[in-house]
Amino acid sequence: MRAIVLVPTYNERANLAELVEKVRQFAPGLHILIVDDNSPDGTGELAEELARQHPDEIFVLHRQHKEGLGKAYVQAFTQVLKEDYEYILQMDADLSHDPVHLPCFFEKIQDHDLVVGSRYLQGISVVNWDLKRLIMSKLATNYVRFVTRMPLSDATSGFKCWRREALESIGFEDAFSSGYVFLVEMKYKAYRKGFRLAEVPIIFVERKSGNSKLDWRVIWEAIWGVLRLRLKY
Ligand SMILES: Nc1nc2c(ncn2[C@@H]2O[C@H](COP(=O)(O)OP(=O)(O)OP(=O)(O)O)[C@@H](O)[C@H]2O)c(=O)[nH]1
Ligand SMILES: [Mg+2]
Repeated sequence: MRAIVLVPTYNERANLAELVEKVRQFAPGLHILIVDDNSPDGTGELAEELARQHPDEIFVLHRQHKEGLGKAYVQAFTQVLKEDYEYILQMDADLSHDPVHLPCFFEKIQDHDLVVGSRYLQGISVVNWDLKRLIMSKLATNYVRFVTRMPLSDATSGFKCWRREALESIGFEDAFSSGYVFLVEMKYKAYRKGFRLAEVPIIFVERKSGNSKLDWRVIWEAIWGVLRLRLKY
């Protein structure tokens, strides 16, 4: 099975080595592409060091400027689709997405086109969130469901596995959004094209190290972005 996980990073030096080690433990043979936007904390250099230690498994894409998650993913998708990977996964670098769940994604993708890791499939599976964060996330996912009608319990999740053919044909390069709405836009494009979506339960652990990039500007952007999705597609 040819599969690769894309890991976008911005200032994740404290988390990256542990993440890579766990991915190698729970998904042996899975390739890893670290997509770093010139992090000032030296994440890019650490990524290079890890790639030197495991040259056949770990790869690094260095980007010049921080442009948000969406732009980083578009460039990474374009690069990996030039290779013959069957499955392309996405996960965060901050250890919120536990690699222990990776085998479930591989099982489910066998008869689906996009598998989404969901925090809300079995009650609420999040660790270290305060009530405010929990309410915000629940509101966000209900809002997305209401506006888009997608049958997903966790539409904003960034832990995903794509079948190559689905990713190739949704036109990710035309995505209008960057940042977090991009994660929703990709799922919505797949849903509208009739691809088979599924969810697997994950336990989401809030980051212990590094800074949260979530602020009010990001939240407003997301509210408008999701409405635009519905108007555009
Ligand atoms: N390459 C790249 N990666 C980014 C950028 N912004 C965020 N990331 C990475 O994308 C992933 C998700 O970002 P997070 O900051 O964890 O977003 P979040 O989980 O919604 O918020 P917190 O974990 O609470 O900070 C992490 O691995 C980040 O390092 C960016 O502009 N460029
Ligand atoms: Mg995070």
